[in-house]
Amino acid sequence: MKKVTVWSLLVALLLLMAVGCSSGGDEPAASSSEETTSTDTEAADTAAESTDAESEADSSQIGGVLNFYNWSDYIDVEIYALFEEEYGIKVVEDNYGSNEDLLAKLQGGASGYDVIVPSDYMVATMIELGMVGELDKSQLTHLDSIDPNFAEPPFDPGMKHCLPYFWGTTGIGFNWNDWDEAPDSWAYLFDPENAAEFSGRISLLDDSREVIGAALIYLGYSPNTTNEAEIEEAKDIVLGIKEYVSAFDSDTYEDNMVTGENALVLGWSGDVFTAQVEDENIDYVIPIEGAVKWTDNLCVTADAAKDPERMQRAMLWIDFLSRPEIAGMNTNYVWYASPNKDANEFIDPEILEYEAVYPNEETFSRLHWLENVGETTEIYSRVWTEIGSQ
Ligand code: N2P
Repeated sequence: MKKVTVWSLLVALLLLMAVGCSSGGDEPAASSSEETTSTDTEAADTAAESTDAESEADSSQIGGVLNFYNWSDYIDVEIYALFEEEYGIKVVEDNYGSNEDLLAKLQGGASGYDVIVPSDYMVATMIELGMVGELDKSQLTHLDSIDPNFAEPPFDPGMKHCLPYFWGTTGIGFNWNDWDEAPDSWAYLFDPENAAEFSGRISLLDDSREVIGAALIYLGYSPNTTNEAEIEEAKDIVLGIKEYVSAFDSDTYEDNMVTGENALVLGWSGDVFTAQVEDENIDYVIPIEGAVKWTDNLCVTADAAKDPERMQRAMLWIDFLSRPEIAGMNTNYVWYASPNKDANEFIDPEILEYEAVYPNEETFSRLHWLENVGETTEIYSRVWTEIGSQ
């Protein structure tokens, strides 16, 4: 399974032919966690042509800068050029590695970010804290494209504040050179005897809820438990393998799979597929005990929502990302599933059929959303600090 497929090459070629110019192409995700904006205006020429005809009417040049605070390797950067060409708005991207980092950064006073991408449970927290504004739905022209399964998010009823961006799972990344059968149980990661075999070559996400959540699922508990004893047990599971763990890392772990530094990772589906482009022996599995599924969402910060110009740019950006063609192009690049049902016709069939990206019903039923656990967040946070310091 590869990210760059005949399909994506064909789609790219058609886009190029439409305007008779050449572009950088549909390359796999960059390894850098600090993406910058692209100003490739040649490539951008394809934008206006290849996206909705309806957009022509409002394709006036707005100008200015939009500050996008995103997870690393989580957009096809070509989209920046397309957007800039159409609206004259330059997107500047900055990255974070976890929802907790995002929250801390905003709570620490960062006020320049316009659009952020929190996951489900963090959306709930941020709404509660008044950190995200309401969407101006009159500016969003693709609301009907959102799959009904994602259009009524329990964490944001009525999609009042945010629009789903991507969804995916958290599982085990591995290399077939080390296995005859896929390591499809959390025991392959969390049982110290198994982990010892990969000593110094194991990487876990730098993400409290994900790591503790996976250990909770391994123990047969809910990843949203508010029972302190269960969370403590999960801590012991993680501490039990910590001596074999080389890093808690959410940004470069997939690159380190390619170099062979990492053999076994707790990682996000699409990230591992990025590594697979470089080494086809790299693969990803959702453990039989179940795993975490998440939806990441495009939201406007409360600061931006107060400023009409920032708000206008934010709405244009969210609307642009939810155009089926753009959402499809984005999935073809990052290999995360799109909650935009109309994007499907633009998505490489190989991706749509790939169960690690679009799990079947049986697998889906074993997946858990992370929820806002209220005051118990403090326990997760304390336990996480203890995991880090012991
Ligand atoms: C991509 C990050 C995926 C986000 N590098 C997980 N919520």
